[in-house]
Amino acid sequence: LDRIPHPSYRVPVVGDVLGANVRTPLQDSMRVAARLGPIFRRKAFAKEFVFVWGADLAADIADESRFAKHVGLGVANLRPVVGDGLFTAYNHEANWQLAHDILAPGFSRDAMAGYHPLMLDVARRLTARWDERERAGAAVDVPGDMTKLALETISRAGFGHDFGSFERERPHPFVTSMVGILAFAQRRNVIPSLIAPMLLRGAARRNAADLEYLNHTVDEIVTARRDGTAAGGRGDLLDRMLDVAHPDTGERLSAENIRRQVITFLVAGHETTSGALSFALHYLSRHPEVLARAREEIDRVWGDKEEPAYEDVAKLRYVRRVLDEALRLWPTAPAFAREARGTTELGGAHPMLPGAWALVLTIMLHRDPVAWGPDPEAFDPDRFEPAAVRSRPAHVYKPFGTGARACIGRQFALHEATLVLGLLLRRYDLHPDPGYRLRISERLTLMPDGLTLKLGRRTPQA
Ligand code: MNH
Repeated sequence: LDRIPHPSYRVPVVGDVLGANVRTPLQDSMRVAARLGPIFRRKAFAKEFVFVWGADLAADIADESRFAKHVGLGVANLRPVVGDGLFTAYNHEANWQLAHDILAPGFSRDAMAGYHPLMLDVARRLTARWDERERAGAAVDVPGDMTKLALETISRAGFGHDFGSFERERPHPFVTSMVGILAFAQRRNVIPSLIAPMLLRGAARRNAADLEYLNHTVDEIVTARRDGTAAGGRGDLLDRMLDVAHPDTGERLSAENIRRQVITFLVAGHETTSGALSFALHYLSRHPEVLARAREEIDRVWGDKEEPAYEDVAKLRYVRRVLDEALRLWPTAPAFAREARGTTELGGAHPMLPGAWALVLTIMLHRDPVAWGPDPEAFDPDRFEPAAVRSRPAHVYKPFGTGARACIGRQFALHEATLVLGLLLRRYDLHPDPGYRLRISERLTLMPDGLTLKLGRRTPQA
C-alpha cells in the first residue's frame, strides 16, 4: 500500500477529504486522480480506498479469473433498499444466478423486438410534449424530460405499468422518492458511519418514508398483475419473474426478491439511460457538424418511413457512435468496484489479499491518454469507427462495467437511446442556451445539471 500515492494534505482523523464537496465526490476524485496518476488512495476518516484508472491496471483488473465485482460504497449503501436484487447481490448469493438465468432471456434480441413498439409509444409522448414547447417558443428541460422518458420506457416494457410522467408537471412521486434514496446512499459514502446517525437523522427518516413509498408502489404493480387486472403481461420481465422457473433447478423467485428486482430495474433502468441521452443531446446541440452527419444518416436510413421498425434502429451506426462518445466522456455510472478472488498482484506490482478491492474510475479510464490519445477531452464520435476501436487496447471502454456482473440492460438502453435520438434529430433543430456551461450533478449517477434546449420544428407538421 505504501507505494500507492495519496494526497499530501492528510489530517489526523478526517484524512484527506477536508475541503471535498459532499455533493460532488466523484468530480473531486477526478481532480485528485489527475494529480496523483493511474492508481492512488484516499482516506476518509478511518477508511482507506484505492482508486485505479490507468489503462493497463484497468485491463488487469478486468481479468475475471482473478477479480470479481465488489459490492461496496454506493452499491453497498443500496442494500437496505434492494438487498439481493441483481445489481446489489453479493457474488455468492444464490439469488444472483437464479435471477440472472430467469431474466437474461428478457434481454434477448427477440425480447427487444417486443419492447420496440412500447419504446416508440413512449417516444411519441415525448415528441407530443416537445411539439407543444416548440410552438410556445419555450425551452425544454432535457434531464427532466429524458428522466420521464426512460422511466416510462422501463416501467412499460418491463412491467406494463404507466406512471403517467408526461401528463404531470412535476416528477412522479416515485421518482422523487427514488432520487432521494440515491442521494442518501451517496451521502452515506462521504459521511463517516460514526457520526452519520447524528448528521443524517432527519434524512434517514425521509429515506425510510421514501423506501416505504417505493415498496408500496411496486407491491401494487405486482398485485395488479397477479390478479390479472393490469395491462401488459406479454412475457415481459414481470411475467418472467412471476411465472418462470429456473430451467435446471425448477426454482422460482420469492415475492420479496421480485419486489427487489422490480425496484432494481426501475432505478437501474432509467437513471443511467436518461443521463446518457441528456449528455448526447448536449453535445449534439454544441457540435453542428456532428448533428448534421447524424441527421444525414437518419434521413438516408429511415427515409420517409413514419416510424422506424426494430431493425432500422441498429442501422444508425453514426448515431450510436455519438452515444458511445457521450458515454465515454460522462459514463453515467462513473465507477465500479472489483475485488481479488484470491491472493494476487494488481498490474504485477500491487499485492492484494483475497477480498481486497479497488474502485475503477471509469470516467478517468475513459480519459487516459494512453488509450485515447493526446486530447481525451475532445468530443469526437469517430473514436468509435471500427478501425479506431481495433487500434485501441482492450478493456479501456467500460461504461457498462465488466465481466459476469456487467450491465444486463445494455442492449435495452442502447436500443432505446438510439431510437429516441433518431426520432428527435429527425424532428427538431436544437438550439443551446448560449450561456450554459456543462455542470454535472452527482447522485451516484451523473446528469448534466440545468441543461435546457430550445427547439425548432424541422419536418412539416404531421
Ligand atoms: Mn445497467 C449493471 C451501467 C442501463 C440494469 N449497469 C450495470 C453496471 C454498470 C451499468 C456500470 C455494473 C455495475 C457494477 O459493476 O457494480 N446501465 C449502465 C448504463 C446504462 C445502463 C451506463 C445506460 C446507459 N442497466 C441499464 C438498463 C437496465 C440496467 C436500461 C435495465 C433495463 N444494470 C442493470 C442491472 C445490473 C446493471 C440489473 C446488474 C447486473 C448484475 O450484476 O447481474
